[in-house]
Amino acid sequence: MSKQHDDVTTSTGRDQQEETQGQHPGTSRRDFMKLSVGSAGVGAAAAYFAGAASVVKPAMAQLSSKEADKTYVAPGQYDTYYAFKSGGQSGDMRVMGLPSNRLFKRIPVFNFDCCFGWGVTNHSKRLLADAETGEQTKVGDTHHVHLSYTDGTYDGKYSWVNDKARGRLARVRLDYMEVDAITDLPHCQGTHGIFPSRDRINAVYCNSEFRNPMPNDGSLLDEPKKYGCLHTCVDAESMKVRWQVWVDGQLDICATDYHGKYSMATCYNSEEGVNLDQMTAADRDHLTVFNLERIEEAVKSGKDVIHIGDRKDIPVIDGRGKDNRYVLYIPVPKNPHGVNIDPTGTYAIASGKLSPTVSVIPLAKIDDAFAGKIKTPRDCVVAEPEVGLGPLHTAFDGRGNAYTSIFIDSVCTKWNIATAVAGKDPVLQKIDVMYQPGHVNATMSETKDADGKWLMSLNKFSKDRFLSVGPMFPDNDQFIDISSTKEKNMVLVHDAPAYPEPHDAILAWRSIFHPKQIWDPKDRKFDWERNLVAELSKRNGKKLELGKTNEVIREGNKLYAIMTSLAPVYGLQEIRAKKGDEVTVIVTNINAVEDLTHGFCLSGHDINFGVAPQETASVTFTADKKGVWWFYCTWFCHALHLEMRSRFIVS
Ligand code: K7E
Ligand code: CUA
Ligand code: CA
Repeated sequence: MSKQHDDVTTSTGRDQQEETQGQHPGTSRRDFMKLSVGSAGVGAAAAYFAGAASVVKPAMAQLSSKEADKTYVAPGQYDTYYAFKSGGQSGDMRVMGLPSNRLFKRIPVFNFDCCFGWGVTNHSKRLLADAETGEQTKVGDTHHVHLSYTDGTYDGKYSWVNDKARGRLARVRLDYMEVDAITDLPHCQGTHGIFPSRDRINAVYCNSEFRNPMPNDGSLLDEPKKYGCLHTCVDAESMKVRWQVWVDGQLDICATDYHGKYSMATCYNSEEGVNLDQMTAADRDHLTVFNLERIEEAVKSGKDVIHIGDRKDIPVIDGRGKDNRYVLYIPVPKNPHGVNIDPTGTYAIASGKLSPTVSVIPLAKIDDAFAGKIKTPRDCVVAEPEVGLGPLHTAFDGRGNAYTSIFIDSVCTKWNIATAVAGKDPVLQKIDVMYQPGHVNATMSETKDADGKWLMSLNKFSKDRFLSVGPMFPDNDQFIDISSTKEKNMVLVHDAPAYPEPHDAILAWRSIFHPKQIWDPKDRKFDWERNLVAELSKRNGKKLELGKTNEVIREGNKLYAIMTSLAPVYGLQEIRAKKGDEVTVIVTNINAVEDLTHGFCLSGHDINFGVAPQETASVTFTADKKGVWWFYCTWFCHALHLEMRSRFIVS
């Protein structure tokens, strides 16, 4: 065996290099963190996180092949779970299989994608256009994927995903696993946490993280105390904004209860500051809880409704001030991040981030607080156990245990909720994860059906875990077996490099989802093309039909090329245009065989998209270059796939 091959299982050399070159020689990562966590002020906050840059690889037990085998899914076999991951700054969403961790699909959402033609086709361009300006957007930042619920568990109908880069919410229809709606959230920047109703398909609640002027029209700039932050309710079916609530502070991660009574948000900037020093000044910020029944009532009656700027169509409830009846501000330490509801719907767990604690809040106490039955909102907190430095998010196994991701310590901490509520030390196990976890999630964890089988730790740093790919590293999403009912049940079984940067993942039984493999040609997705062809038929006295017609229609300088694709030919051998024509090409794939996709790529024109079996897609562009331009099929569809090409001739 060669020297290189001997090296496969060890990275000791790199560890030593890191230690000698590290920023804190002589101080271990954990000791360093403990030194910095106690003191206050911006220096401490910055130092608290500096540890991420100086990770030293912890000793790790060798994994036996028996444990690793648990993730093995034999060729031709199917996984037992789907994972739906956000894509972070890639702007997409991913669909994977578990336990194999095989990646099946990247669903383009807010990003440009030339494989499917997202940002190219007329359909995707309409969805990606900015609601106010029509500007074609290409950039997104997806953090949170959540699936639609009926009766507290997933129903397989929709998924929603946020765009932090532009204050938007997208919906993915799970019957075809692609985006069918994008909603711009007015007056919102940094839309971050989202969560749908869990009792039925009803609403999706969206938190904007950044405070900004209301309206942000330049009339207010330098008075940050007058900025605002909104909690937005989007109708789950129509995807229209129903209402917004203006809050004190800001809003980070979102959760809903199981009965449609509350949505809630962590707030790390109760100080309403504009820099790190100010945002980390207070020892406690908030868990902000929205009384949905009271808000809906007020919206209906118009009582307490205000409007922001010229958006008279959107009712806004003013939820500011400690004594308002719509919003409850529960003090929790310090710059909290995640909030998660346990699968029995009994507790909300808020993670401290700058405090090594998690706050346990029974929803019954929230009932009491809104009913005026407790003295102060802080009395809602019944336990605040220490779980490690930098707790971020919590998952559940359905057996009363919680698993919290601990960013600074680079561990996942298992703790028992009942033990914490009883006032005892609830920590059962901590395992090292590599390195610096953001979200952690477990199979069916966000539902009443949490099954306690698998845990995924979505780690921000992969450091020395993989072959080097240069200075931009993949993330490391680690897969952990939690199926044993023993106290110490977490066993790390797999490292999965992830294209940056999935924040969250939903792990759900495969039996919930039944995606179609061939489009229904009557689907609403093709309404625009169908209506266009119907109008062209009427205006030109012809019988034109998607999937049947192969014809070019000219109306002035507008050219409509309607054609089929059927392996291995396009229905049109040529499309003739004049320079300056506005050309719309409509392609219907009339193959009805699963997995037989065609593409349409027009040489030299920045146009490429895929057309799945029985799907119709269209593109509109200006013929601005004279000459002969081949359009060709980009999806390998036939032995004569390379011959599947025709001419676009511009005179
Ligand atoms: Cu913790 Cu955007 Cu969910 Cu990242 S957020 S980790
Ligand atoms: Cu059609 Cu390749
Ligand atoms: Ca704060």
